[in-house]
Amino acid sequence: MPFDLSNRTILITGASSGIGAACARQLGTCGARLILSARRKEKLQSLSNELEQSYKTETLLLPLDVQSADDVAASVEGLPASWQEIDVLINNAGLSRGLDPQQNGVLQDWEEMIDTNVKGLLYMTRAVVPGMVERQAGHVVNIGSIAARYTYPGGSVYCATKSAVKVLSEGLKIDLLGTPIRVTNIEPGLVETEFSDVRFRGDTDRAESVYRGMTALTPDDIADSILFSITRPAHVNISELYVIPTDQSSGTLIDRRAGP
Ligand code: NDP
Ligand code: 8X3
Repeated sequence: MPFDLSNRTILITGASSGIGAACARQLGTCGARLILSARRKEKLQSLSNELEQSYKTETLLLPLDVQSADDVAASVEGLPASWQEIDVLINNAGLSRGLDPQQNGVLQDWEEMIDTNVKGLLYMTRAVVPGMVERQAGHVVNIGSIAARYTYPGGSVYCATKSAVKVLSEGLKIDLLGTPIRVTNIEPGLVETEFSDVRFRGDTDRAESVYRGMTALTPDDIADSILFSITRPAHVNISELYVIPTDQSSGTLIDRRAGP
């Protein structure tokens, strides 16, 4: 066990895939109890089965759409008593849609990105953090992005949502000053997950081309960073971790010399 997280209750949004699922596996190896949240319940169930078999992880499924303020509030409020005391909230659920120039943007895509990446993250924070304040214990980890720092063609709304995550992370730390609650914003560069499949709505060729000829980060690389952040001593707040592939230097500067 790399770190001992026994008896720690950790809620992960976006646990059905990519970074969230990798994070669940790494936290499972450390003995944490996990609340697994996302919309696709069957994916959460199979992850839960795997975690139970591999590490005897205690899990609770919390299927929900973070875009619904009412569902988020009711789901968190309705958690069984033994799951109410959340030690770590990992606000990871998020997505991009399309790469259209702003002047031709699809309104529905904008709504989905803003409602998920910004408002959904806020709804979860609003539902969970008051309990942390009451208990005077907790840690919020937000998954931002390199996109907060580098605006790229067609990415302006997604980039704006991740800039918002950066500002909301800073703001939460400011508002929690005087409490022991910590706030971390992880800013990954390219990570190979379902992210590009979702962005290009199942156009696999286009999705694969995002990572072609370069070595992208794996979801485990980011789970490592999350684990590092939440296992520092109580007086250490890792505010930001900016993690990019060696083959990437900015949103658009990518070394693809490794071939097709
Ligand atoms: P994936 O597409 O693999 O995972 C996204 C997760 O978010 C899924 O579990 C999905 O679950 C969940 N999700 C999406 N929309 C909602 C919603 N409305 N309600 C609840 N859950 C939702 O991508 P990643 O693992 O790559 O993405 C995780 C986070 O990392 C995102 O915030 C993304 O912006 C960020 N990120 C990704 C990078 C990358 O290159 N991949 C780089 C930088 C940041 P479900 O569909 O079941 O609801
Ligand atoms: C995801 C990374 O560069 O595709 O946040 O926007 S990028």
